[in-house]
Amino acid sequence: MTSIHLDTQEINLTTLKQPSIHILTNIQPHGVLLVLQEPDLTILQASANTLQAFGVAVESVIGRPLDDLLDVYQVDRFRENLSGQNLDFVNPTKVWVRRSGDDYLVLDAIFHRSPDGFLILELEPALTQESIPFLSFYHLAKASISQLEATADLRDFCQIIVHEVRQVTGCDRVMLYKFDDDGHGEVIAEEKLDDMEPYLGLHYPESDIPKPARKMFLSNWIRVIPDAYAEPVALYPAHNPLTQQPVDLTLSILRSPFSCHQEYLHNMGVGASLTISLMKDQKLWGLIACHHRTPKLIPYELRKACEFLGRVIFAEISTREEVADHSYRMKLAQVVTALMESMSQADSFIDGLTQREPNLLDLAEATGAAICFSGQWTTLGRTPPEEELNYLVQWLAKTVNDEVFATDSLPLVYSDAERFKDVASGLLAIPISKRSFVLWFRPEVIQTVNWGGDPNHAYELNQSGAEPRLCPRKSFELWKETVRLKSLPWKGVEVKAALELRKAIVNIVLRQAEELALLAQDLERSNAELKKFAYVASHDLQEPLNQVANYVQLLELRYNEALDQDAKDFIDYAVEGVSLMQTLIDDVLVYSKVDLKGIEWELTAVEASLNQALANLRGRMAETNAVITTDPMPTIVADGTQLMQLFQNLVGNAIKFRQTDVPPQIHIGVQRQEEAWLFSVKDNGIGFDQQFVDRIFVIFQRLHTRDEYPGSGMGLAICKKIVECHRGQIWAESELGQGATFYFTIPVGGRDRSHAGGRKKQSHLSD
Ligand code: BLA
Repeated sequence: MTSIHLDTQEINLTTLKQPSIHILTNIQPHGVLLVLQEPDLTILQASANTLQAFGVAVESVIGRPLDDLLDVYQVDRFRENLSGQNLDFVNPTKVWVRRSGDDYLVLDAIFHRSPDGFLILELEPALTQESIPFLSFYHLAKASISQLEATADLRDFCQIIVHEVRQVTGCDRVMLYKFDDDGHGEVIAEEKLDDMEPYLGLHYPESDIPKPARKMFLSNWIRVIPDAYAEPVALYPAHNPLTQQPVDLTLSILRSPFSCHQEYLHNMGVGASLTISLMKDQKLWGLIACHHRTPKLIPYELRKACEFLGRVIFAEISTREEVADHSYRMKLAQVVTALMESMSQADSFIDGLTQREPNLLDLAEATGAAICFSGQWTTLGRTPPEEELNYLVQWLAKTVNDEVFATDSLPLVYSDAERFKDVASGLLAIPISKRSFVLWFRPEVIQTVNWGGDPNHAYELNQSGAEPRLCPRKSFELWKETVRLKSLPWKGVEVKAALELRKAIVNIVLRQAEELALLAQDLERSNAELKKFAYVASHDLQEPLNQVANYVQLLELRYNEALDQDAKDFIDYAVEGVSLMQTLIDDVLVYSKVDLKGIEWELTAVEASLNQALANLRGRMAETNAVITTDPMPTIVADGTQLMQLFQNLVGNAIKFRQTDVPPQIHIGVQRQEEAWLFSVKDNGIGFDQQFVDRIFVIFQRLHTRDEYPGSGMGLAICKKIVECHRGQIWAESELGQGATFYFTIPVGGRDRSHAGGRKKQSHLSD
């Protein structure tokens, strides 16, 4: 039950905060409003004060032509001019109304067509009998425009506006009120009587000027309340007899202010107000707000003069703002172009964004930036720790659907961010893919905001009457708020620049992915070709090779007597060549068989594989008196046969490249690292010059001639392929004459782990 009650209250509050002020049926009593039907100008509705103004009761004018109320000659003139669409040429027209004898009332007649299609005539007391000549506007504007040329600062411009408007209107207080993106506003310029309390620099909550009021300013640029205490007059009849609806008073001058606003003015001590809208890009940028402590009627022409002034000066402000915006936009565009160039030149787009000048930070005046790509972080400047970043991107991945996300108060939407508010209260983020992001950070900037009254109690709900209603706060006294957990806001141009960069990154990443796919295809193709070749070699070449060997040996047997020593040597060379060819073919076959798909992952006792390898090398070990020692070996996830092959090649090499007359001493070691097993095969052999280290693992590359050390030159290439297929790494360290140590890693998690325990970790070992 309670929840239903709460619900209704919430709905009420929302509607209460958004009153439909355009269809209020009261008007301010200083003027007369008539709703007319064209073309004969029949009076459909009239404000109930016709008796005071014209001496005629309102009931008796309804259904009558306008000619019955005003001078026929004038009404005829209206009829002629109203046929044109633009009513600005008619407004205002002075009309004289005779009350009694020679007592004439001079009124300004102002026409408009309501959004629901009726002609509305509003009659206001004219202060002058003559229209103010256009030239006076011109002089007004000219004086202030020449001042403008010597002024650079936005605040100074605004100061000129309020000064000029106060000169023209004589109001006690004139302010320039600028809206923020969130709907609240700030007084950025003010001129007032000395004894009035200053409002300059004060902020006012969004609810003070609700959306419907702001919306009306888009079409009706001026709002005038000459007497905030005046009792409103009703329209008669309240509803338009043709539509049975209240007539739309959006464009009306006389419409009565909404009661809540009237109370607001009372609480502020305002007797009369004039408000002029300032528009930029079809959006309400701000207002010129004039207050007078006592009632004050500012006639139509003066209001228009103020509007004109405001507009001319404001146009200049807009232009200057745009120029400033434009030069920053150009600067950011240059940064984006430079980053794109760096990305295309660097090895990876990440290097391009972080390693050169300008870098990511320059794109958004950020104090920190981070790139998350393929689960790896690259950071610049001050950023939250990596663990926090991981959680943050998880949250972003769930929350952000757009191509860009920007907030100047991250802790408000993501409370964990409070922990790192000092570096990242502001976040600008662009997703590159589901889990890859580029992020920019700005730190918390603690600010004091001065409010005109406590914004947390901007109004209260009054339910004492028949209808619940909102009452504005009574006190507008300075209320200081300390704003925390907020950064400086991201500018629109910065957000746009980030979007531009996003496009460029996505293109590059896509292109790189395509290239990788092509490379993988090429690799697959060449692997397949190698396999085919190895197969053909082992079967088809073997035959003729055997044939050569057999026939040469037969030659030696049969013609032994006839052959001299030279011929016998030649036959020996031929037989050697054939046997080398056979080794080559075998090794190519082994090499081609090692590939990722062929790995059989299983729990393997390394000791068993190693012992098998040593058993295969038994003969050579005995020949050379080799001494082999090993650490206790673990059980790991790997392909046991390939591991055996790996040890056999490495230990075989260690024996092969021994020092003359020194028995080989070989130690096979193992160490557990965080994510991998690090194996080593250390010998006391001839070693090699470290500068050739990269060559030794390349297929068919040799450091020695075949005469010195026979072999195919494929042993280490096979080792490398085996290790890499296990997603590990292999490398060697040596010095000429000082023995060599070969290292390789096998990731602990087997196939699920990527390259682990790389070269960096190797230094721990050699330390
Ligand atoms: C209208 N409120 C306004 C206007 C201003 C302000 C400038 C437009 C002027 C006008 O319509 O005459 C507020 N005036 C200010 C502020 C300053 C100032 C901020 O001088 C700062 C110095 N107002 C409330 C609440 C409501 C509300 C709680 O405080 C409830 C809904 C309503 N304000 C409200 C309405 C209007 C308004 C409805 C339009 C009035 C109308 O045109 O009828």
